[in-house]
Amino acid sequence: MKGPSFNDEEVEDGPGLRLKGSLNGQGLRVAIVAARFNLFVTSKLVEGACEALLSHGLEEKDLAVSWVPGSFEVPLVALEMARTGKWDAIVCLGAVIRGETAHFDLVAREAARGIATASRETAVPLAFGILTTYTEEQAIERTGGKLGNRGCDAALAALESANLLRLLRNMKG
Ligand code: INI
Repeated sequence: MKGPSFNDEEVEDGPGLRLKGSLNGQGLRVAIVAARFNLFVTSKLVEGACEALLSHGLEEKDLAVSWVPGSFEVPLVALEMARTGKWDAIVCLGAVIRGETAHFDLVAREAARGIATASRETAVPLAFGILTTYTEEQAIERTGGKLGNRGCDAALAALESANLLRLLRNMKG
């Protein structure tokens, strides 16, 4: 995994009960929903996400990847996958790169809103790995360039959230 990751930051220990999800992928089932639009970017996000998941113990049989046309289509497919109850977390990947028109804003806003809503509605963690950049260069820097790979970051966020939710659900009753 090249470059820095937001997940490298460690929180200092302190008083009280500290609850944290591990990054262990063993025993988890994770799906990726990826947009084909700007495939030169999203294929790298998917690569980074798969690498991160498998290198953290997720088994290949527990990994599924669904491709959709663009980022706008990601939330609905992620919602439907979440509703099946077959996956502990879903990694949503896409690349919205600013063009000449307001289309960019609409697609980016709806993708973000749809993913957040689907996650809360189903209580399945849906990691937000949709890049929104002004240029192709900015997108490339975030897919294995000097700013790491945001697909990898989103995959690690999915593992951590799934494990924390598992911990919390085991505390019930
Ligand atoms: N989809 C993207 O994933 N990224 C973009 O940058 C983008 N732009 O800019 O148009 C985009 N548009 C397609 C959109 O996601 C839908 O697939 C399309 O509107 C059909 O519903």
